[in-house]
Amino acid sequence: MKSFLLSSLLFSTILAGVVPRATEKVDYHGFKVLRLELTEKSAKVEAKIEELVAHVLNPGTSSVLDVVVSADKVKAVSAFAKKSTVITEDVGLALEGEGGISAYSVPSETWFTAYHSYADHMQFIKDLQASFTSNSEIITAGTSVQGRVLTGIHIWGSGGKGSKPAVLFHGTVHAREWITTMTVEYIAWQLLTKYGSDASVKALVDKFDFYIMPIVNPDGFAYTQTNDRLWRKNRQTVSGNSCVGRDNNRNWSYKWEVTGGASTNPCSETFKGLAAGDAPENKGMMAQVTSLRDGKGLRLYIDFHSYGQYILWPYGYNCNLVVENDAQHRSLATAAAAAIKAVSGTAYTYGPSCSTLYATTGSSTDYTDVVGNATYSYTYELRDKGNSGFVLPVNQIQPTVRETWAGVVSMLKSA
Ligand code: 0X9
Ligand code: ZN
Repeated sequence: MKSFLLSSLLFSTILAGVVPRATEKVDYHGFKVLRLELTEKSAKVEAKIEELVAHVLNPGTSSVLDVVVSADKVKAVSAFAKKSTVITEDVGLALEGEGGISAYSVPSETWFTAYHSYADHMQFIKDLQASFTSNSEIITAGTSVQGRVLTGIHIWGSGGKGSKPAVLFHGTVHAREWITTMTVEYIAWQLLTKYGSDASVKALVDKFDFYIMPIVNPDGFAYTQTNDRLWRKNRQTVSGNSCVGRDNNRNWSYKWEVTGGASTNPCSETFKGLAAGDAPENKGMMAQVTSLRDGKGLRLYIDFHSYGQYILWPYGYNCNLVVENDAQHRSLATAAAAAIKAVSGTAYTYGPSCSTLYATTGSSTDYTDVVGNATYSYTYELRDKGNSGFVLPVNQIQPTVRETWAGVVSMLKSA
């Protein structure tokens, strides 16, 4: 039955004149998430582990690695670690608890009670904009490998369009980090729907021009819904290599060439690409950042990721460098973490990215800080701390978007 379905699908794509591609979805039943405690940080050991596992969930040469591994490889993988703990017994069962992808409904708060398809996310953004035509418009930032337009919304206040310093939010740079799509959309939805009724929201919208992009890796996101829920990268190929995908958060054209914070192996989760900025999504995002810089300037950039509950700021490429306004970055992050905690008790760790988490080269916030000349550049790593990881249950969407909104509002007040 399966092979009949598959061959008829392939047959119809050939008829449609499209190059056939694998349409079978990865079945994660029987796969486990293991937390491996290594004796030390080692790129070599991580590379060996990466060959055995389906996914590394927190790539980047940390001494604690979370990996998705099939039952038959648990032993071999655990042999690399001094301690190995099972975090998720069966990833397939956990995915069943995620609640699937729900049907589309109009931009109301119930939107934030389910995960949604790529097409519905695009419709949400369009419907939201259409409800507030006097102070918002649809914006784009280039096109993905497969031709999807990076789409977002620009929101402004009483000063008129383009009159204030820019605030830029990016979501879903890593395809599997679904909670970030919901969070970035929630921020746009709050700013627009509360503008007329909440004086504190009005003050923020009147103070900045907001450029909000819920999905900057649309091909990867679509792929997580059709083929592999745990896909991270974009869907770009390398000639002569069967592995797919560049890590868009290792492809920005600032300190891309520095070694140690990304992989040159196309099969790695952190593959940096063949040249700085050679992913089309990064070309689009870089053009967006430089154009905001050259306009009213970039006051605040936030790149939303999951998971781990961190607020990070530059630099990623060097653990000894301190950003010029480190104290101000720390002050806003401290207040944001407190605001989040006040909503729900969720605890965040914060600090400069490299020394707090791990080294990253060609990452977004180093680029926005130096090339984009942003006053503030942050990476948020949303819930949770690895218990559910990327497959955050549907009943945690609202608590997460609400607490994160509080953190972001606190930053906006002082930025
Ligand atoms: O590795 C990453 O790109 C981010 N973590 S994730 O698990 N979501 O993949 C962290 C990036 C933080 N570092 C910088 N932006 N420099
Ligand atoms: Zn990420």
